[in-house]
Amino acid sequence: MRRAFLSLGSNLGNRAEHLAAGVAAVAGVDVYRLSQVYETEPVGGVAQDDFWNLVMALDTDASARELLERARAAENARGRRRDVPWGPRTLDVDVLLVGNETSDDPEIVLPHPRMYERRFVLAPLQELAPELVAPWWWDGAEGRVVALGTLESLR
Ligand code: PH2
Ligand code: MG
Ligand code: MG
Repeated sequence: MRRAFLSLGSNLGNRAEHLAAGVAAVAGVDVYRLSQVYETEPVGGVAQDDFWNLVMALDTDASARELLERARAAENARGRRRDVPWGPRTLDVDVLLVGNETSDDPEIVLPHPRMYERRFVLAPLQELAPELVAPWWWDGAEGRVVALGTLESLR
């Protein structure tokens, strides 16, 4: 059993419902804990609506590859389309960390190579696992983030 961390985001349609469905689909029967939901400025240069982002901590026996498959299935179940790279999406699920595992498989690089640059990842991750977030990463990371409250309170 290891603890994995996943980042979920949505900026198209009913963001709370997409996130809630994503959490349920990715967790399956595994025990999980959620950060608050953050309203976040889009990072990456494509003009689009603000995202809602959260991080999920999952205690799981699943492999990194299995988590990636769950993430893709959850995205597809919310009608995710892949027309604009880094563009608006109903649901995006990214695997950030799987225990202490490192991977340079291009399909699932671990730790997630851009997590340190993104406040929409650092703020919710810090809530769940402050020991995993070095304080000085914040200054080198980008994007305005505002905590909105728990996912349940927003549904
Ligand atoms: N995801 C991206 C690109 N930019 N910006 C925010 N605020 N939140 C995201 O989840 C996000 C993004 C690519 O997956
Ligand atoms: Mg992403
Ligand atoms: Mg993704």
